[in-house]
Amino acid sequence: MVQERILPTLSLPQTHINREQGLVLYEDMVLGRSFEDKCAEMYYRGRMFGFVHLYNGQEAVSTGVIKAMRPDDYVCSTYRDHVHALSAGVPARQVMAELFGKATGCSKGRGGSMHLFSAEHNLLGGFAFVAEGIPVATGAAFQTMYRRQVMGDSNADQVTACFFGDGASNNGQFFECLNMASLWKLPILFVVENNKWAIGMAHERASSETEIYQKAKVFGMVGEEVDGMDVLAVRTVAEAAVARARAGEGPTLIEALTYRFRGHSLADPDELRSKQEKEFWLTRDPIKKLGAYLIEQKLATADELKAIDKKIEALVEEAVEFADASPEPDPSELRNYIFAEDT
Ligand SMILES: Cc1ncc(C[n+]2csc(CCOP(=O)(O)OP(=O)(O)O)c2C)c(N)n1
Ligand SMILES: [Mg+2]
Repeated sequence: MVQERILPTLSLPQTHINREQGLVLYEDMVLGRSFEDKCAEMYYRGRMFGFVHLYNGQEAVSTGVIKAMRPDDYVCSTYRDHVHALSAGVPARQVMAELFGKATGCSKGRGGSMHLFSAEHNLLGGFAFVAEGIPVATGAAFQTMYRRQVMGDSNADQVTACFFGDGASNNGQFFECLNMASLWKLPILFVVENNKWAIGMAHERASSETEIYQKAKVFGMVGEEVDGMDVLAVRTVAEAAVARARAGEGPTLIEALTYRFRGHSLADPDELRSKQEKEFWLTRDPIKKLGAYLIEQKLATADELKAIDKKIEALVEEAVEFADASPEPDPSELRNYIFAEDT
C-alpha cells in the first residue's frame, strides 16, 4: 500500500500578504475554530441533536478558498459545513441557532447541522449524502454560464466553490461532474479536502490512485495539490483557480492535504486513528502557523492576535445566547418553506 502524503510533492511560489489580508484570514480561522469548540460543548450538554461533524484542523481550506472569492460567488458544502458557512459570511448567531433547531437559524430550524443554507450568502447548502453537493454546485456553475451566454447577462461572472472529502472523490458523481464541468468550461473550483480518512476508512485503502489532483488530467482539467494546513498556500492556489474560472477558462480540481483534529462526528469515539498520527498533525495547526507568520513578518503583534481571539470568543458567546433565546419553529408553519415560493 502506498503511504499517504503529508506534504505536497509540488512546491508553490511564495505568496505575500499585507496586514489587512493577514488579519482577515486569521480572524476567519479563529472564528471557525472557536465556533466549533463551542459546538462540542453545546452538543455534550444536550443542546444539539443528530450528527454534528466538526471541521477543527481544516480551517485553512475554507478560509483560504472562500476569502479568495467575492461575496456574491457560490459556496457548496457537505455535512461538515459550519465553517464553510461562516467563511461565506453567514452570521455566527444564525448558524448557532440552526444547530439549536431554532426558527432564527439560517435554514429556519428545519435543517440542523448538516443542512445549513443561505440564499442571501449564496451558500448552496450542507448535504448529508456523501458527494451530494457536487452536482448541485456543478448546476450552480452552469446557471451562471447560462445566464451570461444565453441570456446575455454580463453581470453573471460568479464562480462556485464545491467542497468535499477524499471519500467523496471515489463516488460516481465526482467523475460525471468533472467531465461535464470541463467539457463546458464551467466556472467552478472542485476542492477536495483530503483529511486522509472517510469515517474509519483510510484513504490509501480506498483509492487506487491516492493523488486525487491527478484525476483532473483525464478530464483535461487543471489539477493542483496544496498544503491544506497552510492558509497562504491554499489562498495562492485558489486565487489562480478563481481567476481562471472567471476568465472563462474552466474548472480546477484542488486537492488540499489536511487533517481533522476531532473524530468523524461528535458521536465518534475516534479509536481508529493512531495517537501518533493525531499528535503529529496537531503540530501543524493552521491557526498557529499563520499567527506565527504574522508576528514574524511584523504584520501583527501577539497582543493584537490575542485581542482578535477575545473578540471572537465574545461573538461566539453572543451567538449561543441568541440561539438560546430564540423561539422554536411554530408548529403552524410545518408546511412552509417546502416550495420555492414560500419565503
Ligand atoms: C451516499 C452516502 N454513503 C455513505 C454515507 C455515510 N458516510 C457519511 S460520511 C462518510 C465518509 C465520507 O468521507 P469524506 O468524503 O472523506 O469526508 P470527511 O468526512 O472526511 O470530511 C460516509 C461513508 C453517506 N452519508 N452518504
Ligand atoms: Mg475524508
